[in-house]
Amino acid sequence: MFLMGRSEAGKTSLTQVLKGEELHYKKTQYTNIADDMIDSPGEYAESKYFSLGLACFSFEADVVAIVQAADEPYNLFGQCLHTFIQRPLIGVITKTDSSYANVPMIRQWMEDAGCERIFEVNNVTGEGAEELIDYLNEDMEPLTLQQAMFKQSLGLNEWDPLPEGVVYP
Ligand SMILES: Nc1nc2c(ncn2[C@@H]2O[C@H](COP(=O)(O)OP(=O)(O)O)[C@@H](O)[C@H]2O)c(=O)[nH]1
Ligand SMILES: [Mg+2]
Repeated sequence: MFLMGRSEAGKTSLTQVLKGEELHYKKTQYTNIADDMIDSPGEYAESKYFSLGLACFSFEADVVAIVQAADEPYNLFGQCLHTFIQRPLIGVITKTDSSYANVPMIRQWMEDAGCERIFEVNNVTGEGAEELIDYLNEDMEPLTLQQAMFKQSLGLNEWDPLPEGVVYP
């Protein structure tokens, strides 16, 4: 899973929660790819030049996650972000325990970006992490090249289900 989001959104903490570690603050200085999770510095998402790099890292991942804290005052991500990321895009809302949390607003931003699933995770208590772990453990249906090309011809992503009544040729 590739994580992107502004500094302080809770990306590094989320990697610790998903690994079952104690929370410990660690400044992310570079994009760490030597792991199941690709954690990127928030500065990358905050600059229009760096953000191109994020699109490249997305190709190294099975899933791309936007991480936004529930108390973020404005949105860094544009609408329909999923159209240039050739991977499933999900949203993870952290800091749901914040007294400034506005979860419905963050959900709206994530829906606008095109997130197909949205998870709420409190990194301090670990609440909500289980649901995300279950999602990450779901196996994708293996496809042949012909099946993938057939889906593409229908305008579908490889991971989208076939429409009702449609079968592979
Ligand atoms: N209250 C609360 N604090 C959090 C949560 N997630 C992260 N933090 C805190 O927010 C700060 C930034 O977290 P970090 O994971 O380094 O963010 P990153 O810059 O996106 O990697 C740290 O002090 C974390 O302890 C959360 O769900 N709730
Ligand atoms: Mg970090």
